[in-house]
Amino acid sequence: MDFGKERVVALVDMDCFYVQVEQRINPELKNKPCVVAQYKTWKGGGIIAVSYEARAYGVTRNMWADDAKKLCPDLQVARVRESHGKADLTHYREASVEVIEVMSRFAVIERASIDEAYMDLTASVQQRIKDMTALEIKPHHLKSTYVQGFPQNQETHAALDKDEERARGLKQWLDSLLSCPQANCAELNLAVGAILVEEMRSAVEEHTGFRCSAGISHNKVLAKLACGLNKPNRQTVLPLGSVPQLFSSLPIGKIRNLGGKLGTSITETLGVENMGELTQFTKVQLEQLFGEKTGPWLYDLCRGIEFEPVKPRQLPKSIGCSKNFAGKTCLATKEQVQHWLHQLALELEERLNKDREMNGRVAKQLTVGVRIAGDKRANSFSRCCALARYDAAKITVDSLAIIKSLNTAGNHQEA
Ligand code: DCP
Ligand code: CA
Ligand code: CA
Repeated sequence: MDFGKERVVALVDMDCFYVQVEQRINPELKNKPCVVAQYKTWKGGGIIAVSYEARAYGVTRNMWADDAKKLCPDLQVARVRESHGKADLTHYREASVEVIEVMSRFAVIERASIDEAYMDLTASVQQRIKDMTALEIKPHHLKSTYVQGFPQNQETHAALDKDEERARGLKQWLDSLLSCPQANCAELNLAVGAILVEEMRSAVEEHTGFRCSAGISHNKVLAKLACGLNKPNRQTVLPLGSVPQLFSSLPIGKIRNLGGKLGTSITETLGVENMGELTQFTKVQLEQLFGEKTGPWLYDLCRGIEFEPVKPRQLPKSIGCSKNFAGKTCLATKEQVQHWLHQLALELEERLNKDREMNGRVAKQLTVGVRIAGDKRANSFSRCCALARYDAAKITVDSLAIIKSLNTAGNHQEA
């Protein structure tokens, strides 16, 4: 077995997911520049999902719908439902369950978010190889597959369009696999993994109408990175041999788990920008700077090696809801806080009951988080307590009690 190449891991991520959900509900929105926006009151609402047609006009997430229309006058705007005075994501959650259900027929999956899942395909690949009559893989088994780093050493063919370039790279890579030692080649495993993922993605589209992209590699980090390389409706194989070139110009923050504080601290401590530059440090150096867990993990990671297992888990680990009160709308009295806690608790009660019914499990812990006006973090404060009953009134009282400890005004004051 090759070190770091033992597994075949894939990540599947839906393309502009909320947009596709809205387009299925209202087919007139299909194949058009389209966004999903939340709330209407301020500048037409904030955009949370953007179709690829709209991206071509420069429309992005977090823009106001009114501003996006200036870039793209024909923009279609679908609205997130509201209930209890807040966004209601039920449609998207239910669509997610449909997708996860289809994927689970193919592999044991780890649901990673509302629209993506990891899968370890190692065993399925071995089984498929046993079942194959010939070890030769034909390009037509991999119709939507890109191979990162291929075609190699070639003068740029300005005349080739993107799909011709893809087909050329795929063919070159498949030809190179013919010299693999029989059935014991990490790259052959990736190719067979890619066939399984093509089949899975076709099944997802057939059963749900939704399209997705995927990354296929040897670990979760590389699979996630690969998935984003040729979106939408395409999948990308990332062989370990193509990692050095890819990492040579890849900002550290683009890597899974390095988008936040840790990534910033690496960049600042070491004075490097790209993932590939980390290879110049020894394991001992990285260990001294980042500790005995993170150091060796980084040492391997910058070489494309990572071992985090895919955890079999289809259900979300927690059920939560929240609402932001930006700027002047921030809550200022006890009555306001109580009112909104109650609204959140009503949604929670509904979803907890549904979850108990569907999944036969009971939540035991309640966590309450608060953001103080002006704080940039998602949470300024969070605490938990026991969740004894699925009861909105009780949840409201308990969370208010938790939040009270935050109050800087005296106990006798209502503020
Ligand atoms: N989402 C959200 N707010 C965010 C990020 C995402 O409400 N800050 C929602 C809307 C997205 C869905 O989650 O449709 C999935 O998020 P992704 O980051 O996967 O983005 P998309 O699926 O929209 O687009 P892509 O095709 O780039 O994956
Ligand atoms: Ca997505
Ligand atoms: Ca996603």
